[in-house]
Amino acid sequence: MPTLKHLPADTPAETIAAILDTDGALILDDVIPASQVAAVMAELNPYIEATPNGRDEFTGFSTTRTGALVARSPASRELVMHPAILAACDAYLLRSCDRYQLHLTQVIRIRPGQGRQVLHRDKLAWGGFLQGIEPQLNTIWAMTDFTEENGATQVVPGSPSWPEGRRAEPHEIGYAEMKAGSVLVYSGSVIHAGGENRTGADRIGINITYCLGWLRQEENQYLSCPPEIARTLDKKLQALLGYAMGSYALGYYTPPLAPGLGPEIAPPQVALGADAAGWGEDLRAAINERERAKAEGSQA
Ligand SMILES: O=C(O)CCC(=O)C(=O)O
Repeated sequence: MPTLKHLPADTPAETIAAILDTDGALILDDVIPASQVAAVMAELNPYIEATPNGRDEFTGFSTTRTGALVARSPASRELVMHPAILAACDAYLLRSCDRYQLHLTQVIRIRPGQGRQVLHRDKLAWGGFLQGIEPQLNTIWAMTDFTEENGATQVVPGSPSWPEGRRAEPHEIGYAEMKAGSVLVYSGSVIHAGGENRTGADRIGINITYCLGWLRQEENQYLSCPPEIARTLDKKLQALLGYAMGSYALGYYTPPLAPGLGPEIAPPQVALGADAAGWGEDLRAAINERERAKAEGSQA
């Protein structure tokens, strides 16, 4: 059975990106302490308990999925914004976009008796149209220990480079076994799935995923975390949700006001109460810098 690489929380982001390119997944061990796991779970437990099981084989008839974590749980925001993960996103996703964004937040509770989920690639969320580009960096934070017996994520290391139709044999499937407080990091191209829970206790993971800023988000963050909540958040988190331009021209809006009363073109932050003056300068500077570096590279 293949094993996933286990690395410390302070692993350089470039190393994480390189392993995602080849293996498609890795585990960062002991990233957050037990007290932080407990704080997140204390906030989320009422929502988890009130969540019904899945409605089909894929979502799992003995699995619950609870979302809107940024709006519902301040402690979860620390996971969304974890510096080690954002550094890995910088290294892995900024190769193909000017800004990445939050794609999905979901507590996945695999309950006793839940069978194996069907193996899949997460980038299929976009319907199989994305070829030759890596659209995602994904995480599952272990809120309980993950073991093969309790439903640890099944992962097929090396599968990002497999041809579309190749299926994994049982001996090619590894398990993301890890302690609570550790995090599985995986790409949108690696074949994986939830595991079978043969124990009497829940396996709980928090799935937080990030994608290229020019793609549609799986969990609609503008509805899961609407402006009245988003305006109370840290600016970097607002931008990650999507309340920022995704590139020079992506994501502006026109406040639907009476003639002459508002700007015709405004960045999303204006909907959260920000002043539009100087907007987009950081993004324009980053784009200019990238184009300059590309031009220099092509001349070399
Ligand atoms: O919960 C897990 O371990 C993985 C779940 C998964 O891959 C999915 O639901 O897409």
